[in-house]
Amino acid sequence: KEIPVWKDTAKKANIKQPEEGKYPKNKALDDKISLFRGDITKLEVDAIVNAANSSLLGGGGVDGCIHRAAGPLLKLECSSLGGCQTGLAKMTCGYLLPANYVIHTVGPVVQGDLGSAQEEDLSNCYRNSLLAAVEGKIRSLAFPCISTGVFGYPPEAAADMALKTIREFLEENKEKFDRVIICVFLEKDEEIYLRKLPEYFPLD
Ligand code: AR6
Repeated sequence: KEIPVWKDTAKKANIKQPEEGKYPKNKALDDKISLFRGDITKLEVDAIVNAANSSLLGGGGVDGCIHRAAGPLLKLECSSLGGCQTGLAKMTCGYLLPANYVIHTVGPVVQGDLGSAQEEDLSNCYRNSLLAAVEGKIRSLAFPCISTGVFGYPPEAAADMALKTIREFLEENKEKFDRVIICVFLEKDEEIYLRKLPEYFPLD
């Protein structure tokens, strides 16, 4: 099923443009970004992003869901990759998923105060996943809320970093993507993104 673009979701949810956005209106980006709440493993896109750990051998959360839905060949391919450092991204096939590919990235762990190294790592997760997608000629890509579950990154700050990095990347590479989908799972994250999206992707 078609996932609506952000501006249509905003209209339906009666979201008003705040006085001061962080970025100017860019009409060319209006049909490039979507907010979707639900299970990322159900999305029929070129690639979904996995919030993995550095072993790339699976785990709980969205990683566990993706491995269960993709089947055992995903773990087999992942086990040949030699792990992945925080902030980097590696691509595999999607196997039994409706998505053709999975881009595995490893977010930072946050315990106590959020530091600038962790902010940079999270931004790198989004940026390097987008770069891997461009390299793989991926035209539709869905992101989960990286690091905000088991890894403990504060969800408001994570949303700001995700949106800033996606906006800045799309501005430079808009012709390379048909759609970037932010896939939230929790109601709290949906509320955060509905509130913050207009700051980065202004409405009319
Ligand atoms: N679809 C979309 N989002 C989901 C799904 C799903 N099916 N399931 C959970 N989420 P987390 P992290 C959301 O903990 O914080 C694993 O064990 C979830 O609600 O999955 O980066 C890995 O192996 C949250 O908003 O990832 C690592 O060891 C978001 O996905 C570690 O957890 C991320 O939560 C990574 O921790």
